[in-house]
Amino acid sequence: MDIAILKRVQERNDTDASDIRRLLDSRGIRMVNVMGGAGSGKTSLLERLMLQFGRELRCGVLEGDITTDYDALRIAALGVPVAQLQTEGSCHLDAALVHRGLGVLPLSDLDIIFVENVGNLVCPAQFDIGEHIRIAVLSVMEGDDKPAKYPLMFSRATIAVLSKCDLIDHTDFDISAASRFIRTVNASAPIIETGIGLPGDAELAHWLAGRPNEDEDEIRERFATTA
Ligand SMILES: Nc1nc2c(ncn2[C@@H]2O[C@H](COP(=O)(O)OP(=O)(O)OP(=O)(O)O)[C@@H](O)[C@H]2O)c(=O)[nH]1
Ligand SMILES: [Mg+2]
Repeated sequence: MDIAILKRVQERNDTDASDIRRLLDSRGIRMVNVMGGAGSGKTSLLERLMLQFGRELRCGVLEGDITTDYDALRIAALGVPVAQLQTEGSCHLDAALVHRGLGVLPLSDLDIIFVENVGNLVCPAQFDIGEHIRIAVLSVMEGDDKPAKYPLMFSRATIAVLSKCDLIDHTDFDISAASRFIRTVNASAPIIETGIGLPGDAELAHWLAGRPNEDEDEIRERFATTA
């Protein structure tokens, strides 16, 4: 009985996610699902990306959290259109909530929408929210074994971001080991090292600013040929 209920919810979510993707495609807007552990640096990365993009790309943000509006306030301080999605206990965003969030963003004025998912390495990866690109963020404070222990998020990632790399000398994080674990589950996602003052932010911004409606395979191909 429980299993039947879960299946219906998942099916409904997939339908909602397809509707979102169709809506965004019809408007030429790309949506990026930013996932990663609690405190891995997702909002900080978005703040730095907004500054990188400047006027080159018109951004909107949906911030997902269990409660509070702290992250949305950080993004709003940059003058970027943002809505806070509160899951009220759930460990992930679903397509229905994202769809409501899109309703309060000025879609006609946007090229790209970033959705910061709830901070954890498990649940967000299980739910399609209608995105075109998935970024899995792993900070060097969390341990290089996490892609092996939480493989789904890294296996589904379009781009893997190693964050807080400016702090790496204070940790035992091994970038080669983390990259090997990512490659075990994901043959093609680019692995980008970001952190305060590092060139990875610009690299990531460059790739995210690609052509509208470019699909995931095309993005990976672009990375492969010019990275
Ligand atoms: N040194 C350094 N600190 C960082 C970096 N990115 C984030 N931080 C710090 O890490 C802490 C958490 O950063 P957030 O951006 O709030 O992390 P988050 O993943 O959005 O957190 P949740 O939304 O709560 O899951 C903050 O104290 C940031 O200042 C970085 O690249 N370098
Ligand atoms: Mg955050």
